[in-house]
Amino acid sequence: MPWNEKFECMPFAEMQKFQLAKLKETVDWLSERVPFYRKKLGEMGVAADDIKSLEDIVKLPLTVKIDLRDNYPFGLCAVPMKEVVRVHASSGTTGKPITGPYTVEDLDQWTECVARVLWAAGIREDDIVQNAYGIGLFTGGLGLHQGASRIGCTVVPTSSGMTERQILLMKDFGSTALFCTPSYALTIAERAEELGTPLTGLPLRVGVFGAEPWTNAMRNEIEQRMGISAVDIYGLTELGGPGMAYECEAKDGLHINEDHFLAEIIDPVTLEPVAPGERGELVLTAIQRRAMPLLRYRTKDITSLRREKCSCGSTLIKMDRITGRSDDMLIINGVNVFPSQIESLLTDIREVELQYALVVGKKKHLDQVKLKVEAKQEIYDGGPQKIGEVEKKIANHIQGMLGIHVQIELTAPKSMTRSEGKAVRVIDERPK
Ligand code: DLL
Repeated sequence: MPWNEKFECMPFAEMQKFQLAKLKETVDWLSERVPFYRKKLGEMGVAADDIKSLEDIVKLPLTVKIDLRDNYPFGLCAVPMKEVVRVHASSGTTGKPITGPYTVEDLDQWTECVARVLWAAGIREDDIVQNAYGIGLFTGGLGLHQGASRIGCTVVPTSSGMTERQILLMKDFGSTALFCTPSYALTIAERAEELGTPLTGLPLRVGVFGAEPWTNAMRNEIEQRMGISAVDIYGLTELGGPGMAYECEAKDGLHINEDHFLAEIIDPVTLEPVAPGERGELVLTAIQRRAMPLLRYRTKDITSLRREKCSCGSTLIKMDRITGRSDDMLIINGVNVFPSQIESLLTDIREVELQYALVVGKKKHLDQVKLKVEAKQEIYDGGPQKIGEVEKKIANHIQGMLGIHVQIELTAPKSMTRSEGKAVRVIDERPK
């Protein structure tokens, strides 16, 4: 079986015992092998023996992205390079890439975690899976490839891009599953419609989409335009890539593979744990990795946790959809806004496509936000008056729902760059 009944259905108390043992092992592993952690733990006067319960995790130091940059490329690696059999990396927004080294054991664990994701999505050995995540340094491509191979699927590693070829192969090979970012799924659906051959009549039945924030509204749009069921997959390079958390067919929160990752939610300002069920920043500790386990890594991703048995039988703790990164949060007239909130509202407006970007500028010390969104052809053909009406309609909808004024600019059909990977939703034009 490519899923793991023992851990995915483990009673909570037993899981906590397992996590505690693995957490202590990881603290020992790191203090013996990684000077950065040895120093930090020493300064804080904490050792594995001080961790008596999972609540004691707050005694351990937090790790942030800067720590990875400062120790670039392999300063946080806990094993000699000869034991590292793979390195992935993410480009990061500025400066040096973030590196992710793996031992043989790490690759094996990762493969199992992704296989669990795909199994929960209903993918089986007779599926033909088209893997349109970028294959290369990005963890999405090889990560999903390995997981699908473990199930025994027929894997078609198209990587991202060359959209018309994606459509051709999807039809000719009869792909039944698609893996890519949600924004690229929409790009593929749109191109197929433009070619006069919508995807709805194909054998394609399931999509495993992630690597960027997306909303339920976006899910509905993709499901309709592709005639499939779409589920969410989450992960990050720093902790080994996709497969950390995933939706099952119930689509009611993402199960965290908590035998591998210990999750906490903290207030991003006070850094204190939030009350159970409250939203905040996701902090993760890798408790089984060998090459580069991180303690209490601040993901910057905003979500909440809830523990309940899922209708699929899993007892793993659930994480709600990521609404955005704290980095992407905009403060407009004092109101905190995530691009995902705007995305949800845009799906109520039938006159536009889900192709949008928020352009943030500054006027007399105040942040100004302009929403650029693409008009549907028939609206654009209606001329300036029609365009003005729709702009007003969107501005009023946002004002009514979020209480903020956003300037709207309807752009010409097909004028915005189509995503082939992670869509850029916020363009920051404020002087640095
Ligand atoms: O995006 C790993 C991945 C590949 C996940 C394929 C899912 C599928 P990075 O490039 O390091 O790794 O980016 C990690 O992307 O901290 C989130 O901000 C965002 N992210 C990833 N998955 C989701 C998701 C991969 N399902 C960063 N929903 C993370 C929202 C996501 N945001």
